[in-house]
Amino acid sequence: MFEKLTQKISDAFRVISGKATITEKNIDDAVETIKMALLEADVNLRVVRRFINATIEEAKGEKVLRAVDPGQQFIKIVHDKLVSFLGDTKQDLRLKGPDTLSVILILGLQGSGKTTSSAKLALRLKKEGRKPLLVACDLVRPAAIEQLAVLGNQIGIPVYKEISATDSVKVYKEALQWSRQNMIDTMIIDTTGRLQIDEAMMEELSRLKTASSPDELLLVADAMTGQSAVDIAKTFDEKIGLTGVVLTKFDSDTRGGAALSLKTITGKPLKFVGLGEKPENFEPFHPDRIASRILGMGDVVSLVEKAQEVIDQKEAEVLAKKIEKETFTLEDWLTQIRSIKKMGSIQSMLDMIPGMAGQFSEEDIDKEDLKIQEAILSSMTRQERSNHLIIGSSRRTRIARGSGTSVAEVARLIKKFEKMRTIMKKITKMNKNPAAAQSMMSRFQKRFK
Ligand SMILES: Nc1nc2c(ncn2[C@@H]2O[C@H](COP(=O)(O)OP(=O)(O)O)[C@@H](O)[C@H]2O)c(=O)[nH]1
Ligand SMILES: [Mg+2]
Repeated sequence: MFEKLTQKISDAFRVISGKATITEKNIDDAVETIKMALLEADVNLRVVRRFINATIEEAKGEKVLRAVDPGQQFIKIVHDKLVSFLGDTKQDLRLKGPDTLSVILILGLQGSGKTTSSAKLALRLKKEGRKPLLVACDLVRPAAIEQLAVLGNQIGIPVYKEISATDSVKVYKEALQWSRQNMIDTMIIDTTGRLQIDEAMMEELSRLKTASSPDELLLVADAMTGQSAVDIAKTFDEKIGLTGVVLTKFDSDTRGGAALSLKTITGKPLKFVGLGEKPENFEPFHPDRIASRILGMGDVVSLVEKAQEVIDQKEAEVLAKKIEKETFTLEDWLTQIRSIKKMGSIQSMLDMIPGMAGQFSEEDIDKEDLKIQEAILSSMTRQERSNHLIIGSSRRTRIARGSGTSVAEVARLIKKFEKMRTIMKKITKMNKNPAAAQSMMSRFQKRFK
């Protein structure tokens, strides 16, 4: 994400960093580069002006010109300004305690990601120990109800639906009854969206709001639509009233304009971001972490948290030890490939490793290749995976046949494994962090092909 913006901003830093002293002219040049970067990122013009003025004011103060390391000082100012424009601190959902039913209304245009985000949010709340219910109130398209039902089933969350219902308020009221009988503590209501804002939609959503008095009214907006996502948020806020925004397709947003303009223009906090199509590709919006990512500084905190969510800490420690002692086997590799798949978008992991941000694209990690690797490894016996040295030519032929690959591919995988094992051992020694070891694994999938 934000590759282009990150690239441009690091150009600006290059102008200024490493200099023992910097002049006002240096600052002007760097600020000009940042301004162009923000405009190209589709950041709202008013926001760009405010950002630039605030940065110049602070940078031209005594602080930067006389700082021991003026370049660093300047980067810090830009970073802090970004954090403040992105909303300062993480904004949590404001829900009632578990003994009282809370209601979250999910609003947005068709295709913005409402249904997907409803499911993602439900999964997240479930992991936090709540008992959510998904309510299918998008009654315009029958397929929408089915889509929610399928997602709910996939993540183990109940879905309240009524085929051929026409009144969303009625569906809500029945879902409320059901919730009370079934100890539900949070209702997440997926609503009707249209291709554009129209009176009928606003009317329906208003009625639903009045009937349900929601604790949260979350607008789901597509980050890739840039400024228009911001305009939509503004309109929804004026007509219905919002408590926050979920920006989806953040994984595909190379520009970052919507994220940077939203808070300043609408005054509403960004609460979550969608980072892919899978239910787990969803994160709270952390302004400081996003600012670091935009500046290409990576984001170790999120990386570690994310990896911890998916892999058991103990498992990771065992892995790190195995790598260090070179007892890491193909059996372990297979486990890793499966957990990389579980982790969702590899790209979102890569962006969090310092120095890696923006350096790898999704294509760098070949998902097809992961599948092939998994197929080959699955065709081996456990004994072969535990000791790859026993895999001679007849075993290779059998494995190739079993996995639908070629003998050359099997040989290549084994070679890659040996190479990876050596390099990973070095890295783990340098960096005694089990979670980092896990993410390195995904990096090496492609590099040492
Ligand atoms: N890459 C990516 N795709 C997403 C994300 N959120 C939703 N989508 C996709 O966007 C499309 C529309 O989503 P959907 O939830 O059906 O939108 P709705 O019409 O607002 O309910 C689907 O293909 C989703 O898989 C996201 O965060 N990243
Ligand atoms: Mg939908």
